[in-house]
Amino acid sequence: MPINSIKKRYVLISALLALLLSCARQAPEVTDGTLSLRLIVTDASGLVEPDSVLGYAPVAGASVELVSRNLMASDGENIHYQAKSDSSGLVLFEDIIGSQYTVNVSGEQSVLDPVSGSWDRTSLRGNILVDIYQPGQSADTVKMEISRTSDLVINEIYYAGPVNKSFYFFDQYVELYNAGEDTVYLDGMIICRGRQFRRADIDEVDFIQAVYVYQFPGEPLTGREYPLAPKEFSVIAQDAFDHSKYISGAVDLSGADWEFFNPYAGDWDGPAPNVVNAIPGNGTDFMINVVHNAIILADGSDYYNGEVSENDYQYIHIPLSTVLDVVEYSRNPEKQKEVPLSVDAGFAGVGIGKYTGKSTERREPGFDTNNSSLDFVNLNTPTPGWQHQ
Ligand SMILES: [Ca+2]
Ligand SMILES: [Ca+2]
Ligand SMILES: [Ca+2]
Repeated sequence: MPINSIKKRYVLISALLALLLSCARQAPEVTDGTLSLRLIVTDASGLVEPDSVLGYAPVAGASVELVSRNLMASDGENIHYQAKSDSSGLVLFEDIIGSQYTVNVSGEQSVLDPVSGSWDRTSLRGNILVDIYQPGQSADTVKMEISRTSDLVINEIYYAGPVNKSFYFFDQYVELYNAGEDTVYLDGMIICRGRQFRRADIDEVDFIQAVYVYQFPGEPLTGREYPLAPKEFSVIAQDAFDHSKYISGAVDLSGADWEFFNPYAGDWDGPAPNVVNAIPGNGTDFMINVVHNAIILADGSDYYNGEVSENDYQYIHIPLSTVLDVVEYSRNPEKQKEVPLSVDAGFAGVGIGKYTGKSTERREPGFDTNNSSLDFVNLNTPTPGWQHQ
């Protein structure tokens, strides 16, 4: 992605985030606590020179926010606090409430373009989890890397299934949105269901584990056959038909742009073009968990066999360098993360029960800070192909 496109997105996100945070500050009576946290923000990308006196590479002027994993303010938002790092990369949060927090840090650094010789700005991002329960001052360090924010995002996931007593959830869908200024091409991209498992080394490895890989037709990275114009949505249905004909209240997906299709599963194949299962050992349609799971969107240029389960199930590794967007959803906000914090530091869909007909969608089209707790809101009615008001 061109640097100035990264910058545009960063400015948009900053503006939206500022708006969001200014709203949340209207409930100070709920957010006053007695604990404190001292953070050091350092660079791990190599863009910032280490300081010989400090002994690390400080990132100055970074926006740092703490987002509680489980505490809500009276306005329904997760309790959060915001500050900026000083010239030594230091941030001190005081008077905060005891909780487990995700720390989301974003900032910019100047980069010299070796071709044009001009200076440009690039986005850095870092995320950690901290437990703040002990009296006195907690301390931690956040290492920042170059941000992988993509113009193409997972905008909505409808997974809970309609209100029904027959365990019907075949109207699930994933909605993509092109938040950028340029057309993107879906050719060869993959949509994956994350493995429901937390690796001990989840934040150190360079891949995400998946159980399904479904792929758009065309050549990854270079194909130009399946465009998605700026500000357009694309809906990928588990099966693209009108599910309300079978279950009252289920979603009409007869207008979906695509459908997941598994030739090894005796899957229904309607007129919508197919996003096809790429793993011969997988005999199921793109069915995702009705309360908690992760959905991974990647460019499709690389994926490979990972470990094999006790039942001989072949898990797949998706390299982080190919990942465009990840959204993890969970009814329970205190659940352990199954994807690295660097790709999604929170959870969408908190509070959504199975078979409730509810959906979870970004609060604004494409709004993405890599923390789904902040980025997503719950909807009573799914919105396939459009944004809730
Ligand atoms: Ca299907
Ligand atoms: Ca089809
Ligand atoms: Ca939608």
